[in-house]
Formats: sequence, structure tokens, C-alpha cells
Amino acid sequence: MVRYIEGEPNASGLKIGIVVSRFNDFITSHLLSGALEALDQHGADEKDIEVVRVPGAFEIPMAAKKLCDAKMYDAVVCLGAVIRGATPHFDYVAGEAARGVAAIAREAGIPVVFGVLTTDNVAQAAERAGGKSGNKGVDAALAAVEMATLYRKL
Ligand code: INI
Repeated sequence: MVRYIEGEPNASGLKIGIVVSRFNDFITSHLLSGALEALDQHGADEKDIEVVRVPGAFEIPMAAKKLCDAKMYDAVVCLGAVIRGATPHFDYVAGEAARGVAAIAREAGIPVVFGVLTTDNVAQAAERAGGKSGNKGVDAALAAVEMATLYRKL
């Protein structure tokens, strides 16, 4: 018989580290509040959640690595917003944030999830930070919970 192994939407007892970037704070603050609300709704205890603020998305992998190395968390949630401007800076920042988080996630013994928006404009970012396309902060927090509970079974 095939055995299916899945995580659960239950954050009770999980210690979660959140790294959130300050750049485009008018978007990332909504990602953060969505993530915190989702964790609360799924049974997380406030005292088990720590939020680390960094200047921009480029710095997210650096802080996420520190949290993983601290061995204090069951999962790390990365939140940020990279919005395309008139310069190629977008590609560097978005690319490095995604590559950096992916590299850490592969090496860490805990799940590290990517809730960094990469959009062409502010409207697209707002849609995904509590607007008509939902809230990527919520999605990232729930992915972290599912993966952390899955890791406990693997
Ligand atoms: N950081 C972001 O988080 N989002 C952006 O859209 C962004 N843009 O467009 O420049 C951005 N730049 C700052 C970058 O993340 C670093 O903080 C900075 O380069 C210092 O290392």
C-alpha cells in the first residue's frame, strides 16, 4: 500500500523565525502582518515567533542563514518586496534574494520559505500583499508550518 506523508496546518509548538526587509515597507509590513495573523490562527504562540528586520531583500539570505545556524527554529520565513524600477538593479536584487534563500534552504536542516514578491510595479505588489490576489505573507507562513510539520515526519 502506498504511504503518503504530509505536513499539517498546525503551528502549535513550532518556533518560527521571520526575516522581513524594510525596503518597500508599505508592502512588506502587510506581508508580515499576514504571516503573523496566519501563524496565530493556526495555533502558534507569540513567544515562539521572532521577527528579524533587514534593510533590503538582498540582505534576507544573510539573516536567514544566521537563524538557521542558531538551531533554535523549526522554520524560517523570508518576506520582502522587490519592485522593478527603471534600472537593472531589480534583476540583481531579486535574483540574489531568490538564489540566496534557495541555497540556504537546501543546506539547512529546517525549511526556509520564500515570501519575497518580485513584481513589475507597485500595483502588482499591493495585489499580492493583502489585495485581490491574496497575501503572500500568509502563503509563506502556511508553507513554513506545513513543511516544519512534514520535516518532523521525515
Ligand atoms: N531592496 C528591496 O528589498 N526591494 C527593492 O525593490 C530594491 N530595489 O529596487 O532596489 C531593493 N534594493 C536594496 C537592496 O535589497 C539592498 O538592501 C541594498 O542594495 C544594500 O545591499
